[in-house]
Amino acid sequence: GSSSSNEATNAMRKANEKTENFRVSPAKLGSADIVHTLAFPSISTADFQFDLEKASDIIVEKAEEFLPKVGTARLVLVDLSHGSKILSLVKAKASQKNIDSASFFTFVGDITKLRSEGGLHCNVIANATNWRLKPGGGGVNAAIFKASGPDLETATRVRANTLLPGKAVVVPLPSTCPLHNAEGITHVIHVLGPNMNPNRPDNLNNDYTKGCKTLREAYTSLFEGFLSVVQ
Ligand code: AR6
Repeated sequence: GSSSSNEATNAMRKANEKTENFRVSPAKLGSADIVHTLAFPSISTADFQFDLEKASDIIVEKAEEFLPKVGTARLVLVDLSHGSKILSLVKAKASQKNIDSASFFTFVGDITKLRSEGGLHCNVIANATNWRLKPGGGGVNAAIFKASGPDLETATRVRANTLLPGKAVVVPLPSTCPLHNAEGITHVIHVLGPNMNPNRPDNLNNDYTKGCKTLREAYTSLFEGFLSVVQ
């Protein structure tokens, strides 16, 4: 009757209100039963000024491509605020494509404090870095290097000194690193995305043909790097 359909509508409305961070409880995991989880920021869309609509299409496309390959592992797009436009776009597009929301979801929080402050254990995090793989510069790169102490720079140097746009490098973190022992993060994957900011190196001058190609390559390199950790 109409009252039960009203109830159903209300239940749906309630479910839709809980927009952010609804996956906190399934993520409460001991180290023994860890579900491999990659937390990644939206590459290139802040300091590098990449278009958000185009970036959100690419994130959803690449997540959909890689989910069958990662098995039970999870991919989580992270940003700092509940008002994040990139999180809203990706969430809407992923749900349109019926992507399994237990395997790919968005999460609001500081990527360096996901377990301690958000209750979400991610054993791998991605960093939107610069071509020199150097600390600082603001954004997520500054936050991740700062939270790691000197360990991340040392561990990074063993692997690489520079990075090309579209490429990623997997860096294992020593157990002495605060990100490892406080947050349970065992690997950082540095990713260099395409740059549309005229004040940064390798500016593509709004060439989105090149830019989209490079952003796709960046997510491919990132997810392949994550696969190499999971396997
Ligand atoms: N936790 C989660 N997400 C964050 C955090 C954080 N602590 N900080 C920023 N974000 P950006 P880019 C989000 O600018 O555009 C650096 O200077 C942010 O809201 O960090 O690839 C490097 O050295 C956005 O959604 O990276 C490079 O030179 C996303 O992370 C340059 O910026 C990426 O924003 C790279 O620029």
